[in-house]
Amino acid sequence: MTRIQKGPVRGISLKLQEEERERRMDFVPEESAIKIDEIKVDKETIDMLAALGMSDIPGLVEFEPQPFVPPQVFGRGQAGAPGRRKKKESMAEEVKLLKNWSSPYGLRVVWALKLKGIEYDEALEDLSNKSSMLLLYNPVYKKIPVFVHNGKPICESLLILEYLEETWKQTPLLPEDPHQRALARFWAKFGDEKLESGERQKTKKKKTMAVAEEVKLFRNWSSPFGLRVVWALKLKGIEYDEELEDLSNKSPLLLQYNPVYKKIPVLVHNGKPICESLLILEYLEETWKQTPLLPEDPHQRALARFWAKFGDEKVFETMRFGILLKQGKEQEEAIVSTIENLKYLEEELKGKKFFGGETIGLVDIALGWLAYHFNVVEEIIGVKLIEQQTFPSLVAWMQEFSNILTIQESWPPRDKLFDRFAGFRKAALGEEHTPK
Ligand SMILES: N[C@@H](CCC(=O)N[C@@H](CS)C(=O)NCC(=O)O)C(=O)O
Repeated sequence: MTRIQKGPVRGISLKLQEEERERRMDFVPEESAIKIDEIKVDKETIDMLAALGMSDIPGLVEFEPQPFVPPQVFGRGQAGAPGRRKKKESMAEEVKLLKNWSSPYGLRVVWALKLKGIEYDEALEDLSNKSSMLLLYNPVYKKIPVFVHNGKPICESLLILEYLEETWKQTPLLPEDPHQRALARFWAKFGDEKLESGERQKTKKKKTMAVAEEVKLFRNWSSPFGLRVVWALKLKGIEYDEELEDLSNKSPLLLQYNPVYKKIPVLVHNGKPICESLLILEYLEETWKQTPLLPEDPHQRALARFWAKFGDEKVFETMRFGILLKQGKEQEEAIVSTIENLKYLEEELKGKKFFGGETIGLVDIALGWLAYHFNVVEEIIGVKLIEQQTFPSLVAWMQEFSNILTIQESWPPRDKLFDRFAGFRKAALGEEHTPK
């Protein structure tokens, strides 16, 4: 146990990204993150819009393209010293990327820009409410990503990569040999056309099946119990509606559906409510067979249920009521018992990627909060409990679990969570709470 120095670093597994691609394709964020008052276009575009009778687009500003500075050519192995110059040069350019927060097509452009050390601005789009800038720059597909270089838009992510490769020679992304280049382009195209269409068809089938059902989840933005249901729904590809509750002012529907505990999450399937998150997971498992979360063998199933229950009763409860809300001797005792209980989980995980083996299952989902919420509590109390040295398997699992896009894209905002938990602690200790 040591004082916290820094939070966990989470990477992104390429393979898992591919697996998650189709799920993310149709994702539409609820809120636009874009805040752009001006749309910069060059004189040619202004004239073209005028000819089309479209001069009155709000925020349209004529942009004088900067004289183009020929990019410096850096061969392999010449990175290092020229790095600084590279940055300065690219700053003279106007380089902008229109993307959303989740698309793999946008991400590949981000990766190329970063690998090549090109400085750029980012405009985040809300795809349910596309900006006039996006529609102007990509009127044909109306899709992100769009790369805008000195006022000139380039659409289609693979074409953007080619453009970056031709314009900024440093850190080459294509081999030199023309045949090898053709092969590289072949596989990139194949990946988009053949893998995506197969996956999308599967999704469509799944969706048609699920659309006939009425699935609604009552949860709030932060609860780990609600999140595990979200994960199970997403992993199984079940379409659902969400009702976000304010727990300080619960809706009459929540109280009607869960009159006993009056808690979230509640899943309502074709009008029938199911309460208690672990029971909801069992229900989902029995009703939608795809992507099984429990093993087939009855003993293994029993063990999985055991560890899920153990996590709630022995780890979560102690973290919430002992570590977060107490201080002094009571908190110390809670820390000791949490470490003891975490050792069981460490033992259970030894030699395995996930609790159930090679793929994510019910126990992982049930303990998912350990990979996120727990670290927030550690930061609030200023003590790191899950350390690499003591819990190597648990740390590796946290990383592996967080790498799954379905998981990481559902985490609540960390700052907001920190604030909420810190508020709970201060209230429990009778202290004044000033949000961050
Ligand atoms: N055992 C329940 C726990 C659910 C739970 O504690 N929900 C909290 C949010 S994290 C809640 O709704 N609290 C509202 C309240 O207690 O009034 C489950 O697994 O679903």
